[in-house]
Amino acid sequence: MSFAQTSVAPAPLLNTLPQWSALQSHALAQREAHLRDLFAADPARASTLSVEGPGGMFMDYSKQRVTPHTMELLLDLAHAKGVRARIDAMFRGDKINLTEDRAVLHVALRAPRDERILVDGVDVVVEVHDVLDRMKVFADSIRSGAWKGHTGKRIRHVVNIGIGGSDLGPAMAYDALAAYTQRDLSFRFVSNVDGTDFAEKTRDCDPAETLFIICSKTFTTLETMTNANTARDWALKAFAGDVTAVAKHFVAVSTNAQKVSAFGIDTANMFGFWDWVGGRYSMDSAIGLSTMIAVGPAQFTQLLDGFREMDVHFRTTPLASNLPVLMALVGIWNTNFLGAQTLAVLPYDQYLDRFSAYLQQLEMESNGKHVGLDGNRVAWETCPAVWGQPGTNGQHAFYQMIHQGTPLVPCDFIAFCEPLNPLGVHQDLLIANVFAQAEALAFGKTRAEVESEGCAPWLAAHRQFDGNRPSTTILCPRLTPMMLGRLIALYEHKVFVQGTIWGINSFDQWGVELGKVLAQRIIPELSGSAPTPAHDSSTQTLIARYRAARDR
Ligand code: G6Q
Repeated sequence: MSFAQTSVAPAPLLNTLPQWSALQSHALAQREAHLRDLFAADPARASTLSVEGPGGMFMDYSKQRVTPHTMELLLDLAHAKGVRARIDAMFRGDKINLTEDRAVLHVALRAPRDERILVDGVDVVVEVHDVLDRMKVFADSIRSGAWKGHTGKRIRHVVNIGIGGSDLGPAMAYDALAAYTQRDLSFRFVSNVDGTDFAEKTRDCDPAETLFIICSKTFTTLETMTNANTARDWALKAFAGDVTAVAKHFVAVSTNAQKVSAFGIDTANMFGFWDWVGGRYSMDSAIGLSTMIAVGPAQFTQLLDGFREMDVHFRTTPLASNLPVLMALVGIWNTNFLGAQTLAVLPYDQYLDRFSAYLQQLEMESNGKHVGLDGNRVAWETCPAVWGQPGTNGQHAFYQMIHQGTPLVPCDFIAFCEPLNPLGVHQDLLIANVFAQAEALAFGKTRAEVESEGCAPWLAAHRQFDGNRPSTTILCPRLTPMMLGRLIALYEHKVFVQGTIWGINSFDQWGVELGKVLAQRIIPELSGSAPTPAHDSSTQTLIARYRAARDR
């Protein structure tokens, strides 16, 4: 089917909608409003602009530069853009990924066994649960030691080889759920084509005790196949080249059975997924096999339940109290009406060390687009750059810019009331810091306040804080597998709503596909002795220098 056949009928452009103009006028009128004044004017602000979602997840967006009227106008825009109908289309399995002619059904990965979701007449929920059941048997056999390696030893090290969507989710989840893992198993994640990644991650592993999970939807990705081949060589060297060892030390997660088999992995040890799961939405598919081995099938099911709870909330809750929708709308306000170009995600939990990196892909690969569904360039900003680090570390580094720099940096603070490692005063100090940061960003410190503390007038400008810097605080009871599921689904659906409003396809990734072919032309040129074929003078010079160094 051609793109022309699948592209949508022209819809009115986002920036010609009356709801868009209303927001522009409102933004102009609100330009001078300071959070100090907004809080002073509305004593109920914290309760009006906050919402509690599934599992006690509390989202306070009262420190965003919005008023209840702003939210009404944003909700009008969401309705005008058909957010509700599009949510239904996604859950129904419509092929809303137009450029790839695919359904977008990561929500089916956590659907209960008795739900029916049809894609091309096939009930995908049955397939999902078949794979989950096989994963459970396999995960249990590794955890119990029933699965033996080639020499009869039990598995102690699990190495996930994958990249992008086949790496970031499992790697993030392993860190996030470390407290729930079986500690006599170690887990490592190899993604980079830089040989250092493989060498460092496996240097203390005994091949006889190591299981490789080769995760690749396509099973053709350069980095993953290079690392997989290196892993096979590494293992076979230890087993005197006996290829029967591969079956005991390699399993695959892929949609491509033919390639898996050609690699030498028994397809009985392959766990499938489907083209209606985008890589960055796949951590709760078989791509999460390492997660399931780490935390066990029961806790993996809780993770899925958490996703599911947020799915149900997203699908059934009115837009005005729907967490992902509100979060998305606040983001639209910051990006399109306040001119913010970035979003800092700042979890105050060491276990969420890789959460921002995970979201970077989820958000920027999904909504980093400048062409609308109608095939035309959009005339409005889309995805902001997403970045961040866990608190409190960032406070001693880049927070300076968030407090006093020139760009506006909206922040998402994420914190948990109950610590997983209750040690002395740590938790109160952690939480005091996250609350204090959000407060300082919102209210700042006036010149008068600075001077009243005895600061010399010439220094006062340096020590004053403008404030009015927006943030949302997401406060949850405790980081559990279920809460992690809710949290990820929150961001997945937020991305979906923003993509819907911006009128882009959040589910393709042509920029990533480009990366997969770009290097192919240069690879043979690096080792050839003939003059390098013509490139621009810069690339030509770099190739020549590298070749000279390589041949020395
Ligand atoms: C995710 C992207 C991308 C993909 C990797 C790995 O949405 O498509 O990050 O996951 O390029 O692809 P394979 O799983 O096919 O190896």
